[in-house]
This record gives sequence, C-alpha cells and structure tokens, in this order.
Amino acid sequence: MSLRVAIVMGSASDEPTMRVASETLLGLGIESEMRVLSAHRTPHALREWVETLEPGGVRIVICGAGGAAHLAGAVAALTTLPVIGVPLVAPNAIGGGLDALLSTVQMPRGVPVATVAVGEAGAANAAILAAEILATADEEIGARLRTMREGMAAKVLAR
Ligand code: RP5
Repeated sequence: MSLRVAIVMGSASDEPTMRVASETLLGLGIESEMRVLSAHRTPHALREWVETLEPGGVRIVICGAGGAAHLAGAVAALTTLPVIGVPLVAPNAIGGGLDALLSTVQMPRGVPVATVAVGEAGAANAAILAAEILATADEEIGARLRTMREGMAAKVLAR
C-alpha cells in the first residue's frame, strides 16, 4: 500500500521533535515517509519532491520548521494536498517559537496551512489531524482514533 502521509522538516535538528509525528501516526496504524528538505537551503529539491507526492499516493503533508518557518507555506504553494504546519523552536527562536508560529500560520488567502501548536504537542496533533482527515474515508482509522480518545479520557478520570 502507498504511504498516505509525508512528513518533511527544514533541518536534521528538527528530527527529534518531528519523530513524534511519525510515531503518533504509527500508533494509529498509518505509515509515513520522513524527509529533510528546506524552503531556503534546498528550494529546487523541495519542489521536485512535492511533485512526486500526489502521484505517489500521498494524501496529506506534515511540515515542521523553526525560525523563519516558510517550509509549510512553500509546500502549500506547490500542491493542493492538505498541508499541516508544525511550528518548531529553533536554537535562536524568538518568543519560544512565536516566530515560527506566525511564519507558518499567516498564509495569504487562497493557500492555507493548517497550523498546529508549537513543538512536540503540535507534532503529535499534526499526526492526529492527518489521521482524522484520512478517517473521513477510512473507518478503521476512525475506530483507532475513537479508541485513542477513550484512552485519554480514562487516564484523566482515573486521577
Ligand atoms: C529552520 O531553521 C529549521 O527548520 C530549524 O528549525 C532551524 C534551524 O536549522 P539548523 O540551522 O539547525 O539547520 O529552517
């Protein structure tokens, strides 16, 4: 079966955080591919990669970047696949990732990026949101999402 979710990040230094997205997807029974490509450092390679996604069966793209976080916006400019942006905390971050949050979320009308929370929570939520999109046409994923929610609620109520 083809991989339905692709994850891309701007730097290898983003990998520990973005791994949370791939692990969360895996926990929901969804495999993904992960790449490091930069809107600024490798714009041509990024474009070539994006062009392979839809023909390869990818349905959703998760993009993580910090600082001047233009990766998700650049990907969204190149495809009409849903793009989920994860703002990350770069080593020189301003405002604990506020720089990346604003760079990711403030897209011009017509080219949306679904932007989640900064950092690990955002990486996890990007995966869950991707699964929720896939679940609109995949009942098995929907059932796994419901089980996950029930587990969360049980944990809270057990305290
Ligand atoms: C962004 O700049 C990357 O997404 C990363 O979060 C940040 C720092 O990258 P490195 O200088 O560590 O490669 O483009």
